[in-house]
Amino acid sequence: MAKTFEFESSVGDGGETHQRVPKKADHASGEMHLTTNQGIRVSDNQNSLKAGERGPTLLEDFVLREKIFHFDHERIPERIVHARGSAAHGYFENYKSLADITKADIFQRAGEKTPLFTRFSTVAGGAGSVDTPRDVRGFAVKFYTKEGNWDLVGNNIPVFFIQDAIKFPDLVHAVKMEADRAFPQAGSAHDTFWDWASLMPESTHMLMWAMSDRTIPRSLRMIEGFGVHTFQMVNAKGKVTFVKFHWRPKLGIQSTVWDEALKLQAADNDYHRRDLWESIAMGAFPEWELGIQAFDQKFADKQPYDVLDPTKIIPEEDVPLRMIGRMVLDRNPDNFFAETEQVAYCPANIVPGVDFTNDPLLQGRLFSYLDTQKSRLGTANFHQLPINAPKCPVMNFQRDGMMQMAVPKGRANYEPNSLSAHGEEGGPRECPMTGFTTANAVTGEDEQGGKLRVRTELFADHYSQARMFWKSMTENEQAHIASSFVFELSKVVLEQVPPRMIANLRNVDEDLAKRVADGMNLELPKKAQARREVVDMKPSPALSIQKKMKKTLDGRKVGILFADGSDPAEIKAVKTAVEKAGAVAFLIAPKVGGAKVKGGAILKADGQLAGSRSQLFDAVAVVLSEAGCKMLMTEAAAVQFVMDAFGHLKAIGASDAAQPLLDKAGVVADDGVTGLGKDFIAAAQLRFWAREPSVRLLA
Ligand code: HDE
Repeated sequence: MAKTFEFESSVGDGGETHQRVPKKADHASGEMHLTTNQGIRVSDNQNSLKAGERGPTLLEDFVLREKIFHFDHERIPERIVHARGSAAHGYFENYKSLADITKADIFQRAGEKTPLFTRFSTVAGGAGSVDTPRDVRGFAVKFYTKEGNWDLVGNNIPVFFIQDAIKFPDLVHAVKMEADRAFPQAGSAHDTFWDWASLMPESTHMLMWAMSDRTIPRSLRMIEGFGVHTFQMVNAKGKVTFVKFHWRPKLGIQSTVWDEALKLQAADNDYHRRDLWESIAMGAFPEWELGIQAFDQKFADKQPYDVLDPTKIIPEEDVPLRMIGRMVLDRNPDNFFAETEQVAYCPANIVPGVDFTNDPLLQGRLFSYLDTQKSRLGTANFHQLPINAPKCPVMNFQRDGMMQMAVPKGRANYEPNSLSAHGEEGGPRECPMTGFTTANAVTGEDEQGGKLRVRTELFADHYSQARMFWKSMTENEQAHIASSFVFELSKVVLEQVPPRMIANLRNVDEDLAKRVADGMNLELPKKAQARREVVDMKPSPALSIQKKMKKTLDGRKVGILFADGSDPAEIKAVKTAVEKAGAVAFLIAPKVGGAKVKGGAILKADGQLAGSRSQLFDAVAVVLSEAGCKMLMTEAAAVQFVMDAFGHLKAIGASDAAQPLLDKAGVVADDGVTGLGKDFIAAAQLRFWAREPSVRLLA
């Protein structure tokens, strides 16, 4: 046979011909053999079956057809919302018995660990969209408890845009890419979103959060999580307590600044996904504490808001968090598709001891998720996929359906039955004592009233908590919120929309409304009519990110820029100090292969300058010789590196010889601009908010 080209076989036989030459030992050697999905060994994974060397491919080539068939169907519909996600395995460790509040098994014993799988997501963008748009983050946890799966499907913001599930499709249609043009991807700064939002005053509180730095997090490891709705917990005696769930990151909450988030979209599309993966891979396991706010009906009745309203929070100052356990994410998925993509969360997955409330948004969600899973995963048996399967026995009379994996034995597929009297397996039976009972049935509360399409009156207060949020921010955070409104509304072409939004904002705070109007060069519009009088609630400092940011380098990343002639001892000293403080030190040079440092040795870099922008780091050190600095002053990437670090309010530590580069980048000395010693390590733990007015015109 003529030799037409050479190839490398997947089993590495390096054959001289283009035909796979079988090795003698193939069948006996115990090597890993390639097979079809039917288990038939494949002899040649490089050539399809043809009639003659240059002839047509044959229909009988089942190896080819099966391989291409499977490939053609590799994608499943992405989630309609929260399509872009990253996940990890881990465990929940219960601190001590919570039996006073709940009978849920997971909370009964101190130190008990329950396996879990947590998926973080953005909301609006598709599965391939960037990680750092301004967007809410999903925070969904599947606890594989001994009593079945409990899914706490929350967000990184404690309130939501709407009060009733019937508005959800409108919200999602409005925020996602526009129907005719299919852009913008993954961002709310466009006509249809603000058209809708400005007509929905109930979204105002959530908009305040969405325009704050909460929606541009530094890392998924540094976001808070919230169950959003009020849930109930039920103890063994049937006593019901209302609860709100909170996740608090051990590394502290930390955000980026908007310009940084925008530039991150170019610097690394997968910034959050990579950060989560790399931290877990290196053993720096992200951790959160789970806290609850527990309260009763008496407390609920006294508040100026309805605890069933998902556009409201309960200030922590009124009901402090009780920390009940911690979540550690300690294992990356083995396979993104099988786990992260196929995981199916559902707020209706609940265990005895936890229960829903009548929050009308939650009630709608209880329907939606099961429905979406069938459409996405194609079968009612999606619960049998390994990532979704409970780790406790599952026994019932449900049968068949597409992709049935279980092989139930016997005739018992109905109940009641008396098959056991005949010596046959009768199957499982209901369990009134330990089975799930709805809290209402336990407390004897009855629903009352006719069937009405209404909302209770307190739901009509759309502004009091939005105002409380505004008043709880630092000045710099307020400036960020006002500026985000300006940024987003400036992208809106529909002329009627920005004034309508600003008219709503006048109910939140006159100064905010004025700053947004000024930022857009618009007249202040007439104030929108509020349905209920706005109540002045006490500010809640716990809502501010800046007030509670942790001064730490733990879990952070510091970029160290060097070049030919840099002093290796200086580089080493900074790197060691950074690592000692708990951060990752990342060496950057013009060439990744390294630079010839003082003394003539080559020091390898972790990243090349053009591909390692300063957005990727929490602080930067610039260790240069005079010659190295002179060279880098002609490299825009180096100037930009320093300029962005300064503009993003980060610490910059520099060797004396690097000063001309700092000057060229417009760096002006302040507390965040230091030498390379201890002062740099201290500064690197902070962001320099006070610097911002000198680098950016904020609204
Ligand atoms: Fe979701 N939501 N949602 N949602 N949601 C989905 O389920 C829905 C809401 C949240 O990582 C979908 O499996 C309705 C609030 C997260 O896989 C879908 C309503 C909160 C995730 C769905 C809401 C969330 C979803 C799409 C209004 C915070 C991603 C794919 C009644 C408390 C979970 C899927 C993951 C996903 C419906 C509102 C959080 C369509 C109808 C409020 C974190 O079923």
